[in-house]
Amino acid sequence: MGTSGPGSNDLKTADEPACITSIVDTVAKTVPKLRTAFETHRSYEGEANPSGEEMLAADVYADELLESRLGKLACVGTYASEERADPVWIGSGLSVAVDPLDGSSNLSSNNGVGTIVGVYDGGLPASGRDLIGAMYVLYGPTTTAMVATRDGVTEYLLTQGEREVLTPSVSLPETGTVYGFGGPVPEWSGAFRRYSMSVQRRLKRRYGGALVADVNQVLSHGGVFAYPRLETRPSGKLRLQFEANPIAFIVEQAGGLSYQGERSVLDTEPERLHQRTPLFVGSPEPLAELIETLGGATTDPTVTTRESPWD
Ligand code: FDP
Repeated sequence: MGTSGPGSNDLKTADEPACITSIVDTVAKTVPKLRTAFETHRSYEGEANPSGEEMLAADVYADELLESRLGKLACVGTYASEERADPVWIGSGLSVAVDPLDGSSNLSSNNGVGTIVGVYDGGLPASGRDLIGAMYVLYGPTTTAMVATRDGVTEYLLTQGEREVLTPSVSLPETGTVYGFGGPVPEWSGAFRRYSMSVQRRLKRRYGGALVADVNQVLSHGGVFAYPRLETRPSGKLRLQFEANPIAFIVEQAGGLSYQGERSVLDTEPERLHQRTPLFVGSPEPLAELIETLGGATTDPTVTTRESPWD
């Protein structure tokens, strides 16, 4: 780093932990307003986000609120989100990549939704190896935050803008008890279907359709979450910068593994801000089996590489 302009970071390494703390506190203080918006901003905006998905008023509200609050922090230099085409360059400092309202289609059925924040020491799009911290908020019956730094993972209970430690050192068990796999089964590759059959014999299915809520099940009980590439989505569904990298960072810091079909998600070459990726995360044992089963899956003949309507 050290160049001026977008992507520069003149923060001293020693200041980075303080920056992560202020980002976490800012998000925690914003949570009460975000929760209220789930009740007041339920209509569709009539516009699509850069990934072609229809935005709810709550998506837009959450994005604008987080941009205005995180953008005021002196250590934040760039704000990017799933809801806007380009990053907002504020000055020198760290880059935050935000999914303001993850799983927003769950609002209509009153199921879990979340907020994801990745803190990158580098211009966007950045490698997952440039993450120095990541967090998500889960809006469930209670509101919790999972915060990862290079020192480990802590779970907090958020109440009225304040946070209290729930689990000081989150650690994934070797095997665990739950699995959650996204996408239509007929569109999975043959290798992933075989893996799924094997997992179903040992683990309980838990899939709710919001990444944060589904990954939180895995972090709570151990197991595996997957959103594989599909016939009609050969690049997968989830966004690398805003979803997959921060989640992979949290899971790996908790002692788990991540994979995208060839390597750790964090080693994916970043090409575009809104690029998608297959995502597999979880406990070491089910992930090791997955990596073995999917080895060479990129040439699996059951997966076509026809143009996706979503990319
Ligand atoms: P959503 O479309 O509701 O915003 O990437 C977004 C996401 O939800 C993830 O949170 C979730 O894991 C996934 O998509 C759900 O996809 P399916 O509807 O295909 O299950």
